[in-house]
Amino acid sequence: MVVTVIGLGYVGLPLCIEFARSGLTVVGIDVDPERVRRVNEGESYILDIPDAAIQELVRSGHLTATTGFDVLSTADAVCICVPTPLRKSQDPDISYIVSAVDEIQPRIHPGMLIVLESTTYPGTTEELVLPRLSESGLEVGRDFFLAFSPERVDPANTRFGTRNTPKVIGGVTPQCTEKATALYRHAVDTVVPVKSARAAEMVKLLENTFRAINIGMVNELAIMCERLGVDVWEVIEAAKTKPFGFMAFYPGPGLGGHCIPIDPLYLSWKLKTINYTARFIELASAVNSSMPEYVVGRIHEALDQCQRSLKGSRILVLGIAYKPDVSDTRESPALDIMGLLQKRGAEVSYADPYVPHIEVLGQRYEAYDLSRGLESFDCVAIVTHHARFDYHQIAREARLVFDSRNALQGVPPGPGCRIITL
Ligand code: SAJ
Repeated sequence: MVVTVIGLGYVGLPLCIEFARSGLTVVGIDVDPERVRRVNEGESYILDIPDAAIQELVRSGHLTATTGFDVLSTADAVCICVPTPLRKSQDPDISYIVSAVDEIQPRIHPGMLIVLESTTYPGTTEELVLPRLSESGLEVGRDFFLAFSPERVDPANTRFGTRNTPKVIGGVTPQCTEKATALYRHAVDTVVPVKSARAAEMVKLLENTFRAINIGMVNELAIMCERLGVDVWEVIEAAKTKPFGFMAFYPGPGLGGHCIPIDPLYLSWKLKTINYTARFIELASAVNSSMPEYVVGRIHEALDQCQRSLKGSRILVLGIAYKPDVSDTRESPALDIMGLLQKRGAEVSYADPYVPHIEVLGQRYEAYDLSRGLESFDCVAIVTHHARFDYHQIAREARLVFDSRNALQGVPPGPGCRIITL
């Protein structure tokens, strides 16, 4: 059986590895020749995949990569793992899915299985992918098979990977579901068939909307607690002692990453096209995107209390990646915070062991070397709490810390250090 995967990113490449490890012949397709070269030379560019894992499968002939699409003409299956970002207008950008489907359509043949994995709004598989593939004259469920199966890859998660994360699969017809579950049984331990592609699309959006809304709720709770003079972190820790019916989320500087801030907007966009307003999604999105401004306001207040104005103050932002212990800065609220501080005239620097340099509002920044000490900063803002930071050094050397992650909990402040927590 020849399986092809379009898109060799943090979703597609691990999927190739699991299919190839099961003994299938796998051809990875990517538009980036550099990625294709690195796969064929056994060089990993994905944090969770060691070079050896690729080398072994390339050497055994189970895995190859190419920029060409002609292999689809003889492939038994193709999995589409391409990005689904938002446009500047905040509308879904499904152009990568369309490009992939347009490469498949002229190469579709009897018996072929097509599975879409990219996160998208409910209806994409049936309303957008199916018509294009049906232009071939072949009939879905009889001549070719089409399903949706959401990716559940969590970068840097050492416990759950492609193989041991249950895989939801929804076909356009029952035969499609059957074909797709048979394929995925090669790559994952547990498959979870659902009644339709639309249901499978919705499962993924429920998963990530659940997170975005709960994070929004706890961010608003943090704002409420600050006004009430209550320690939100203590409140959450105490609520966590409830052994049932509660799941802890934590306030922070906003919502980053290319999943959680974006996926729910795919759902609310789709509902708008059928005249429904997804109120929880829109409210959570408003609260989460207001957090960078809220953090800068709290820093401004803290400096005022030390008779310092924000303008001209030297501020160090600690942690630029969108979440701890990753290098990905996509949608990171830390970038918004730096931009807001820059606009208000502060002298901004950042430090992040995973991100050597960044550009914010057209200005390029090199990561600050923490071994130079923190004494020269008027305020140090902990925005992303990487495990690799030395929090005792921060509490010892900084004069003022705004801690948006409660990362200094239990760390005694140095004699001249004032710590304010979100
Ligand atoms: N965040 C908070 N408070 C929280 C949790 C997260 O402010 O309590 C922030 C993070 O700092 C980050 C953003 O939200 O900026 C998203 O964080 P995340 O923990 O949800 O991590 P992601 O974006 O990597 O989400 C992925 C998702 N995986 C997939 O989409 C396949 C998500 O479904 C996973 O649940 C999540 O990882 C995970 O659990 O780590």
